Amino acid sequence: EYGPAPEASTEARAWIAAQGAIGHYINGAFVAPAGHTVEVLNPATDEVLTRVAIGSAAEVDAAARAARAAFPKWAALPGHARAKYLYAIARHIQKRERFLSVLETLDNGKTIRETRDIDVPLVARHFYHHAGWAELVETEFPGHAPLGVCGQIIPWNFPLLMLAWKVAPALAAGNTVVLKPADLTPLTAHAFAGICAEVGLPPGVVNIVQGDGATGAAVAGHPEVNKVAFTGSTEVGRVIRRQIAGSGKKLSLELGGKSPFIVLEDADLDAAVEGVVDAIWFNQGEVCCAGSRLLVQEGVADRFFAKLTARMATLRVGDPLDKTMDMGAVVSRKQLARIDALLAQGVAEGAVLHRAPVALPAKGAFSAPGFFIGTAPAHTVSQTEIFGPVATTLTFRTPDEAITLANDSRYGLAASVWSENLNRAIEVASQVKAGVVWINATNIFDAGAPFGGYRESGFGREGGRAGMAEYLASAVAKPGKPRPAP
Ligand code: TXE
Repeated sequence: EYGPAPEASTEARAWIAAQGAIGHYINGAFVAPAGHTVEVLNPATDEVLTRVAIGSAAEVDAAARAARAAFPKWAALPGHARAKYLYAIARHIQKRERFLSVLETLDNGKTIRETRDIDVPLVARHFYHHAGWAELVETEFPGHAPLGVCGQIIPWNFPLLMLAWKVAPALAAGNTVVLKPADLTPLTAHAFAGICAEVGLPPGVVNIVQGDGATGAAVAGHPEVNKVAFTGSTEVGRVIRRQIAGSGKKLSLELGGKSPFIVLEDADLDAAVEGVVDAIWFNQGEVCCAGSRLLVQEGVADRFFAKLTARMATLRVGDPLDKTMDMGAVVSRKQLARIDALLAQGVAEGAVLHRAPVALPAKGAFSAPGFFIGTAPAHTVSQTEIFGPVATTLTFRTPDEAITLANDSRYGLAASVWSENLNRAIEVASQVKAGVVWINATNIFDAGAPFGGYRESGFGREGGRAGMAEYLASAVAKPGKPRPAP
């Protein structure tokens, strides 16, 4: 469907050119950058795509006040009326699927196969699902009311999908939003603002302020903001938690992970190897729930790693607009340097690094897929999120030992268990401390299933009923009547 890269990106490139520097979307109007801007790069080519505004405290204030002003009317709409907007957004996303896929690929470096087959369809699905919740919220959550203005701060690894995870439930519940995208990947959020305008979403219901960490801090700290939802690094999650402590703001944090991928000796090894491809090489490993610690039972370890090495050698890494590529670029050269530094540390601590024998493009921030052999649980790379396409590996003798190793982490976001004996798989799965545990599968997401972590992976859930509850307060008012925000 997609031709060679330059043709595939014609429409998206024309759109980028037509926008000029990327600004904000406040109170239903596009706001051109007034102050500081930074370059937006295509990490696969190093080319400058455009520039993006770094929102000031005054711009955040304007957005928060617009969201506050829009809140009472939006919250008072009957659920089916809010649902109409969410359905319309979902349909517009579907209509613009190809354009959005290319835009995301240009901005982030992830493959077009992924944006086209996974990210953007999941975005549409998320809005459809939450349109349903908008219709149901009054009967399914009697006595609950929306919170008010939600400050939402998102990362660069799934820019549009993280926007959808945040915006859809907030709007379904009757809240209004100030969203801050990552400055590395502002483009699809800007396109989304256009979709909000096209569907006639009332001004102020969704506001997007582009910017960096300081902009994010201004959003989290704004007095009109009643709830903060953050996805990003554990370090910044901690900063935000401290920043708003005692403010009475509701908070949900979706942070890092170091998720175990457990291969028991009775696993279908070929399926498990394909699982690893999806667990750690999908999205260049820039996935919070990436299966980044491979735990393999001793009896099958040699066979498993032989198969894995062979499979890894077949991966294609290169131009992410080429639909035959398995992996594209990581998000930036800075992120690449961070990955490389961690890998060097793993080697310095005594682990052996296997990389795929792939030729990487001369330009761009590309990282070859790989895995460590001989990592010990105490090694830095066993404990620290690499956020790149490299897993650590350990072997174990018994399922109990696997559980102990799996839980030896400051994180608890996800896990994956592979066994043809379902009873055993369930037994192991139930003892792994993680928000999501997949059996004979990995990295499967659905708008109806709650996602979120334990321990340093954060708290709060996104998706499904639990995700909706994050955007509702217990109310003293009658069902359907919004309680004025605190
Ligand atoms: O994340 P940041 P970075 C992890 C991953 C990665 C590392 C660093 O290990 O290598 O974090 O990435 C905004 N107040 N994850 O530095 O800084 C920022 O502008 C409010 C895992 O890019 O956490 C961006 O919008 N906001 C993660 C968002 O936070 C602040 C995905 C995330 O950026 C802020 C991304 C502040 N003080 C990185 N400082 C996942 N869980 O999927 C920054 N931001």
